[in-house]
Amino acid sequence: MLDEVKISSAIIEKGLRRMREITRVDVVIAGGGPSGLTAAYYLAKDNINVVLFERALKLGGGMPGGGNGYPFIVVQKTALEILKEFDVNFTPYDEEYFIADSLETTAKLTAKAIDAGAKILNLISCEDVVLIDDRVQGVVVISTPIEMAGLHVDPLTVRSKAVIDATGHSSEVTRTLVKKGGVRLNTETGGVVGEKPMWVDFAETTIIENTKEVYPGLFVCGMAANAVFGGPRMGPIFGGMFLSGKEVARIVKESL
Ligand code: 48H
Repeated sequence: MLDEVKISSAIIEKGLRRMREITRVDVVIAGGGPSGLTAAYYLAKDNINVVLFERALKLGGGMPGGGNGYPFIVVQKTALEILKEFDVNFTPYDEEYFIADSLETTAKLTAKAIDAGAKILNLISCEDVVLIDDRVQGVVVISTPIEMAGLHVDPLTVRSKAVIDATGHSSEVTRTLVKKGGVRLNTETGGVVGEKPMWVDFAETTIIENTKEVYPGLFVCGMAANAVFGGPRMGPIFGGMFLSGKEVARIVKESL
């Protein structure tokens, strides 16, 4: 006979163990879009203890929606090695542009990151950072439904050696640090410079240069990197996101 209470107990026990496991980790990633998932995979693959928090119910950020709802993404030649690493199928459009299914890519990035050992928690928002001795040393997390309901409920804290802001256009973690910490970032203005209008070619090259430590302990990748350092947007081409995720994993690993 199947037992209702056993099912609940199994989930509660596993869930509590998971939460306990992730209160002190090597790396926290805020945001489960293409760049955050790629970073999670490359860190976990090298045995780094990494947890990724995603505010939404689903993973993938802006990727599953493809371009204007057509479920496809374009990936340029220089990023094909990453699609291959994730076993994503792709078809050439011409010599430079390749097309992948946005849902398949989302599913495979997610599965590979988890298989490599990354812990991924959805429905959790990073609402603040831990700032001690002028260094980001973790994040403050709250359950998304509590956040959405606007309830006055205190959050929990996760300590880490590095935090990666992979929150996309909003670059929310970095903005929160500036707003609340009153700190000066490693940017031209000392603050979040802000995303510039569309310029695909420049956006896709500068995103790699913008993938870096923006404040001691805090790294930016993906669209957040261009938003923080003032790079342009690029539309539904995703090579830059994958390359940036891989690059931030490399830089963070070096810093540990
Ligand atoms: C937890 C959070 C929080 C938070 C947000 O937007 P994303 O897909 O980010 P990237 O940078 O990996 O990819 C960007 C790409 O999808 C895109 O938008 C492109 C290429 N645009 C070009 C253009 O011209 O428009 O994913 C970010 C994720 C989302 O899933 C959010 O829900 C999540 O981060 N998130 N998670 N705590 N505080 N804020």
